[in-house]
Amino acid sequence: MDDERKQALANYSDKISKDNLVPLWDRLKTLVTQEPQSPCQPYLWQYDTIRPVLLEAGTLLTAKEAERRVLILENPGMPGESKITTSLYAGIQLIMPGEIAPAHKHSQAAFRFIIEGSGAYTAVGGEKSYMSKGDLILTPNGRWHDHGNEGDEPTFWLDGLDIPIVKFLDASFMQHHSDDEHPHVKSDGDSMARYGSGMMPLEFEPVSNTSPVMKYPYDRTRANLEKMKEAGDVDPCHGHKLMYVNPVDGKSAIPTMGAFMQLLPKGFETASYRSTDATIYSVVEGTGRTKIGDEIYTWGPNDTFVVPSWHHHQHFADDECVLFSYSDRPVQQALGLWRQDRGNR
Ligand code: 1HN
Repeated sequence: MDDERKQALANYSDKISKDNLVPLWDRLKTLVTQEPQSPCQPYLWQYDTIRPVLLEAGTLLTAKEAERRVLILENPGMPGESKITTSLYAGIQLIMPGEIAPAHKHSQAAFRFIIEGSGAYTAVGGEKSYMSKGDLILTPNGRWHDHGNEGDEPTFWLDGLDIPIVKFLDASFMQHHSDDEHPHVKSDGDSMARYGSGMMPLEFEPVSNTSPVMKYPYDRTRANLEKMKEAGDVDPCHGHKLMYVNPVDGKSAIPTMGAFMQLLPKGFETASYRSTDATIYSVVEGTGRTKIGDEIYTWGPNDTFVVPSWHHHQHFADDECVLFSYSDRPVQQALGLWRQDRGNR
């Protein structure tokens, strides 16, 4: 194209911009890319960096003052956006002994993945779920929830929320409860007894598409992975990997966020893999490394790292390792968008 026509087209774009019109031919290549092009960057947060500064926040303000005492894990590729991936949020939360994080409810769904401490709980609709390391506790959207710590240890957990998805859809509502705590009207373990044992109350009609099981305890998850390891049928890309499911329909426990737990045997190297769901990992047990593109990220217990969409990656387990992870996979699958590349394995 000669300079004269380029100038004419630039003048044209300028002229129509005052009417909020934009030529698609200037934008098409960035709007529709040949492959995913994400601002999300690979990154690793060491727990040793987060823990002391979060404890320091514990001396500066109470859980009640903060509403939630959390440090957001913000992706360095999206500063100011409170996102760990383009679609998901992550934070590390601390509740000190005797504290209460007051009851509220919102359109965003959450899970708590417990990192350290015991004696604290999350209550959903008045049912307390006590926390132990490695447990996954759900907060379905629209349900009253408060946290408390009846023990004598600071308790830390990873919060995963679908905040960017709800924001994208402009569907956010929130309400604060008139009391700090929703009345604790149910006994601990109620939802597990009713829905989480391979049985279901007769005539049960689910009220939402989120799992009615509020807590997935680590001792059960870990024992299941151990059995899979003994059976030996290891997946070259994932090791032994389980997904947290809603027992009502076998789908993701939370419809907007897929959550997973995998065991990598000592010395195992996963085959190179990529998928369109950017994935956040929290290390439960063991030390190892993950190669993302050409960079190596070295991790140990309680570290958090993120693998962006469609980035080739491989895990290397120095010890027997257990990794928790979550992503927007169920959203992409529901929309027919999810893709993986197993390198034909
Ligand atoms: C929230 O309700 C919690 O309940 C944690 O612990 C983090 C981030 C943004 C909005 C609501 C919680 C949150 C949140």
